[in-house]
Amino acid sequence: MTDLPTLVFATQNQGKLEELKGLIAHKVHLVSLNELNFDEDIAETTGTLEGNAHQKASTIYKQFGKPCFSDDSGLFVNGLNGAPGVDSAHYSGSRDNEKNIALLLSNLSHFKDRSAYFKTVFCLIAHDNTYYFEGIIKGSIADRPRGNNGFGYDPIFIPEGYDQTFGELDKEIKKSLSHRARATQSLIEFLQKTDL
Ligand code: ITT
Repeated sequence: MTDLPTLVFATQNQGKLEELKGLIAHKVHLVSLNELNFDEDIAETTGTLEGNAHQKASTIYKQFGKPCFSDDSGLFVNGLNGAPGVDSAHYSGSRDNEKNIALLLSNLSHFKDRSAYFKTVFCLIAHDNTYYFEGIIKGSIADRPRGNNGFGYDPIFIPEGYDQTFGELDKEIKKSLSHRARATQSLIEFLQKTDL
């Protein structure tokens, strides 16, 4: 038996799920959508991270009535006016990471400014109350994919203060400074003063 509070994580993304388990499992009994036998696609149609995060969390909250949170995140490239941003998962028209990365590198190829940031917004719904937490990490876009760690755009994102991409850096480094780590820290601080 565990005394940890139970929280559903409303994501279909294995990479996010694995990261969250590494970040929060000591504070919360995390339940995946898989464990709830939920495998439907949830609409993400609002055009903002906050709105999409709310769509995902509220869909699961309405169906299962359990405290739950979602993550909507994206890579914002300054030279591309913030693209792929909220469309990061489907930038090339599909969820294929290699195609998404290839399109981004091609669109950015003539730009000197390769600065970018990852942003995540968590939406937590518990007892009909809604809360938001966010995290950002700044960095830049590599000229080619490097490394196999992480997921999504990790092979082309170089966090500020490092020369290697998240794909090359040890997982523990991403765990200590990523956008998701920062949002998770705020969520943990909230949970420490709030009963679920
Ligand atoms: P869920 O909606 O089921 O949570 P998703 O993959 O559709 O999963 P999003 O709509 O939030 O999630 O899309 C975010 C995309 O941004 C994700 O698919 C990755 O391509 C990218 N992304 C987000 N966080 C990332 C990270 O830490 N490292 C690399 N890429 C990331």
